[in-house]
Amino acid sequence: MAEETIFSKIIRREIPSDIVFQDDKVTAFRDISPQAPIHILIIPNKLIPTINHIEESDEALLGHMVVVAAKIAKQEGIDESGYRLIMNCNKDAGQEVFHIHMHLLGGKNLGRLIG
Ligand code: DGP
Repeated sequence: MAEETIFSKIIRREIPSDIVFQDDKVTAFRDISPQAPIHILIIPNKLIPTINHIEESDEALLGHMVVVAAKIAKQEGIDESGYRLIMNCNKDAGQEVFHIHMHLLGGKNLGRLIG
């Protein structure tokens, strides 16, 4: 059984956070240390520690995270200007919180990441 992180407390609203969206499958809230004018984390309500722990039965959940990210981007008014979705896995990618999360970054020109 994986250990809960601070994100489980955020999902249960046991600690304060700026939640922008929540349903029975996912929660989205503003990052405490924003790296862009808009920086929101989209997480599954169910604890999955890393991308390596995603199972085939989680496919719809992962798809839902992307659908929710796009809805939030529209809500935040950055759907046309553009945004970036990032998921980090383990040490070399700098994963700090072991409850998978999708970073939604936007509100400025983010530059090219690859190529
Ligand atoms: P990562 O490096 O991909 O594991 O990103 C973890 C992110 O989580 C990082 O950008 C900061 C954010 N974060 C960590 N603790 C908290 C918290 O208690 N509240 C909020 N809103 N964000 C947090």
